[in-house]
Amino acid sequence: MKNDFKKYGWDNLWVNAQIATMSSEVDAPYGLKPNCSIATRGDRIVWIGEEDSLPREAFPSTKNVIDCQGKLVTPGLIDCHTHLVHAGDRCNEFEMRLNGASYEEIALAGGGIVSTVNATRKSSEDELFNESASRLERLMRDGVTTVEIKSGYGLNLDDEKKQLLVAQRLGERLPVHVVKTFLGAHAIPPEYSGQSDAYIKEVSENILPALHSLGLVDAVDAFCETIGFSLNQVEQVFKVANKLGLPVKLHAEQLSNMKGTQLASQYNALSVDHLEYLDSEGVNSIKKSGTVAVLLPGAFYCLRETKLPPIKLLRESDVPIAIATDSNPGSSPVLSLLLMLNMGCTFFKLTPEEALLGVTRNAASALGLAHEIGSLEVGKRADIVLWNISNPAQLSHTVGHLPCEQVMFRGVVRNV
Ligand code: DI6
Ligand code: FE
Repeated sequence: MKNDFKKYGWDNLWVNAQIATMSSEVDAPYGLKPNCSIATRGDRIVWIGEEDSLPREAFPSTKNVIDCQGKLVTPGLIDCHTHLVHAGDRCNEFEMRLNGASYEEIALAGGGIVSTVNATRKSSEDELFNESASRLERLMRDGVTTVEIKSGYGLNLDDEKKQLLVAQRLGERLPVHVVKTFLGAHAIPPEYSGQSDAYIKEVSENILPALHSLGLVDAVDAFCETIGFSLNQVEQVFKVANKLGLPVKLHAEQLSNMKGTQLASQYNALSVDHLEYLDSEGVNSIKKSGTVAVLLPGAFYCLRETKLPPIKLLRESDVPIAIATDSNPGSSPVLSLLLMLNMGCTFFKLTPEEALLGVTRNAASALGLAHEIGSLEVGKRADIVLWNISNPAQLSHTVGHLPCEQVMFRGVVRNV
């Protein structure tokens, strides 16, 4: 019996569940395993299968058995693109846009990203932490267990460092995995106005290497756009990332087609994000590099964009598609990943299954973490959500509900 306990000795066993594994190994929509059970030990999934095949010895040696009553279980959701750590809001710009100004006009007049930079620079690390923690807690109520957070509102060494330290602290204090992305090439800071090349030199030669040496950078991103940085400038940053062994990603083809996608694919980018203006050459290039296409329906909606990303082409080319909030105070003041599923379906005509893949398996790939999270498989991390619904399509279908009932993060369960 002692040996059995060692063998089974499970911490958690969720029985009687509809398990949307989202695994490519399970040949069913959503990788669905109906009427199944899932067990965890430590921070790992150790068993998934039908009730009938549950080893009898497992029950007495399991600490916590939960009857899911036929409800849905999915992997913990992954928000793979956010700018969550920032100070202040941009309600005034929302009003300006509704009075006729465009996002680009506001940016060129010194508002936009730079106004959030000013507010973020003025904030102390603690202020920034408190403000960001409450946003993150809201996001987590939708079953989010992994979130990517970008810097890019500091734009100098000290303030970029402050943002990334806050992101790191969020991951230490809250039950969520935080992936930290350096986005120094997000906008030109006021003190470098008219000298974007000099700023890129500072980012490449000083800021990025320094933050990397502090262990604060998991990936490197840039904003390739007429109001952001040119292909050449982005490439300089990518070269340094490459030398440091850091993966890259790119804000590409959001407001125009700069061919950033092709550059990103040359550097085997984990993802290219936004993509409203992506063309067929761009799709072909990411098809070859295995780069994930991250769609951001919140920014599409808030900017009242009308040009759609080339969904059909992405789908036909088997490019993995992810969805994220892009949570930021300017173009996507959004704190619900489930709302993004709904918008991904209504605006971009994704199927509910594609939408859920976009915040699980494909979002994990966009962060280079597909071996660890994003699907429910034995050996993967025990990040699991129990929902008070039974049909996975309902996650995309209903707006404004809070269906998340329990979240397991790294093997530890909490009620939501
Ligand atoms: N694209 C975006 O959608 C965000 N950054 C970017 O490069 C917007 C950031 C902001 O407006 O503050
Ligand atoms: Fe963004």
